[in-house]
Amino acid sequence: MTIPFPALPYPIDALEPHVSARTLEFHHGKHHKAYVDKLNAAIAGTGYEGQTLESIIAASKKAADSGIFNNAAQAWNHTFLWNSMSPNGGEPEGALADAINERFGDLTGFREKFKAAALGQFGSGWTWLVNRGGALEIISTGNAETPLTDDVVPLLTLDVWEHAYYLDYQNKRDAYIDAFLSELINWEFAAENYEADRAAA
Ligand code: MN3
Repeated sequence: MTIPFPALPYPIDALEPHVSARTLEFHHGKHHKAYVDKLNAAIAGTGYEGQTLESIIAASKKAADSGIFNNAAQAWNHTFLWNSMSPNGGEPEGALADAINERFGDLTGFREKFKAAALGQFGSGWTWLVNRGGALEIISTGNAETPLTDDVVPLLTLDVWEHAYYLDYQNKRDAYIDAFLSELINWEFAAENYEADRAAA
């Protein structure tokens, strides 16, 4: 059994003009695929083979097996990223909207905090909206690090590695973050993650 390389949840040009088909051809078709391919090559014949991706992430983190961890976490983070975006971004609704208003004042307050975190991540990494024991929080992780190894539940993420935006925005990370925040967030996905965590609590 190998770790699957999932298809995008929308057509490759669905996020244009904010994220181009060319960016997704590279980001999904080359970068994400390479993480999955390297992971499958690295786990072949080891104790990790046959485990779920989430189990591999937890076990390789614990064992400080960085080659396995980096590719496994990046494989998981990217699938979560594709699901965090949608051609019909919109705005949050229901219990998640209430929680965002309570924690950040309003949607504008959320966008400001998220943007500051994503801009402030030095070098490569990820910015996340997470649920930490019933309280929303915005965090950033460096390189391949993922909140899965922390005691939080991720609701949505943005990839701030240069490969995520350089073809469309060059060095303008702020414009890429703005487009994500105002046009691309899949709030239905974030709400599903939030509701599932609340139901489990
Ligand atoms: Mn990436």
